[in-house]
Amino acid sequence: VYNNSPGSSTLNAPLTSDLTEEKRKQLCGLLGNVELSLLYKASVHGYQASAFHQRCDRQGPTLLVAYNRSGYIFGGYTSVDYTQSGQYITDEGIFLFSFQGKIPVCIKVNSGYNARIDDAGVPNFGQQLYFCYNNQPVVYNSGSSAFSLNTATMYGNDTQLSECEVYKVEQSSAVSTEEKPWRNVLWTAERKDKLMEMVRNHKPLMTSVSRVRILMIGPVGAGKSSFFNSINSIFMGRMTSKAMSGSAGTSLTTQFRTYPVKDGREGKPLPFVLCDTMGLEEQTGAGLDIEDISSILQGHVPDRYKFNPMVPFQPDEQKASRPASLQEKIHCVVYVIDATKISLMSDKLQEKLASIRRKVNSLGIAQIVLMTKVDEACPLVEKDLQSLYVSSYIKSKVQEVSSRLGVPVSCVLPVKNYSQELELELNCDVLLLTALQQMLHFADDYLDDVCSMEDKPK
Ligand SMILES: Nc1nc2c(ncn2[C@@H]2O[C@H](COP(=O)(O)OP(=O)(O)OP(=O)(O)O)[C@@H](O)[C@H]2O)c(=O)[nH]1
Ligand SMILES: [Mg+2]
Repeated sequence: VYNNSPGSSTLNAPLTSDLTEEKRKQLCGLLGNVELSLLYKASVHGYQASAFHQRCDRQGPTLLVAYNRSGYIFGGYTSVDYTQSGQYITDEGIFLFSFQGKIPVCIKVNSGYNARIDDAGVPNFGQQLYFCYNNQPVVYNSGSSAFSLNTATMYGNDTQLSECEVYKVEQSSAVSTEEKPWRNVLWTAERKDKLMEMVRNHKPLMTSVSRVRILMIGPVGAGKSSFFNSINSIFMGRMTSKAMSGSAGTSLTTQFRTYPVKDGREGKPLPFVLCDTMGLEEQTGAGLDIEDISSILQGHVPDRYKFNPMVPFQPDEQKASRPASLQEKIHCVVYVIDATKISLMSDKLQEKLASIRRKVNSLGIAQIVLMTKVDEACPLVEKDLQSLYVSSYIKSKVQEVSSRLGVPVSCVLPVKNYSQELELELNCDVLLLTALQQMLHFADDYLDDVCSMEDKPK
């Protein structure tokens, strides 16, 4: 219960949030391991800038949530205090959001623009979107280009607000740390060398298979291509970016690519191949298709095949009639999932993943979940990767992804891919190599299984 002293009796009444529990969770999911507490509610405190500042100044990071009469819920987050300094604010964390369907979609500030001006006026984002404009229940778009926003999708072009709330965003104290790490990792150079040595010397269980084929599947932008780049970088001893990675609305990767990795520039090929696919999208007819996955699993799809979401892969008839050799098939499937998006996963996407799992299960292929972007998900981990296995938040995310995908917790491997670094970093390498080693082990289990089936008298 809030005690909003000093003020009239209405101001002392506990504030109730208009956010549903689900939406609150989704918004928290965008911000990491945080708690929201309501500071200001325009219908109670008034739409005047002064009322806003009285409650929201010097409160640290805040999230503004506006509701309009057409039912849109939208707003923005800023990580920098309001102080009425009159200064332009740079804030890399700032974003606007709007619920589209059930999912909050974010828009980041365009580079080269100020995040906002910190004056005595009403809250603004990029001096473009003003909430409580003219001290009225109104949202106003000045037309500046700080944010590439579409007012029709963001708020249905309905500028009349029915409510405007501002929440204080705090790192959740519940996210405390575990007493003991829940997995043991040796963060040492010796360990890294040992892992690299084990990967180099790995011999797939069957002699007919010279290289383990690992398939990466996951939503758009989850970090599939980045994982290959990261592993390749480790063995090349420098940053590489052979696979195109980045962010776009739809999948950046549009071809099926099978990437061998060499042990250094002049080195021998390593005993595995990472297979990169186009991202999954929730709609049917968009992104990677289940039929395509099925063809890939069975080794029918050639390197550089260009995916067409409208038409699944059609193997030529000769090839389709004979089963591919074990070497060409997939031996381990890796579901690549962005740690920051787990709570935001839509039912449709979850259902798509479930049907892929059923397919992979039916073929008996080994499966692992690679949980990427642990650095973005938890500030503790961003500061120090070694705190990964003491972060309760990461632990909860691992449990969540495990239950959403229906895989055991032991099969979920959190990693941080290389994204903007220029140099390799030991802790990162240890995690990435541990994940790779696990994939090789799982593939071995699969091959062992195939082996024992072949040995059986018919
Ligand atoms: N901070 C951080 N960023 C990451 C990580 N992994 C990937 N990224 C970034 O996320 C963005 C998307 O990564 P990609 O590797 O292109 O994702 P993808 O799964 O290949 O995406 P599509 O090919 O579009 O389906 C890039 O900007 C990466 O730099 C990570 O572990 N941490
Ligand atoms: Mg990609």
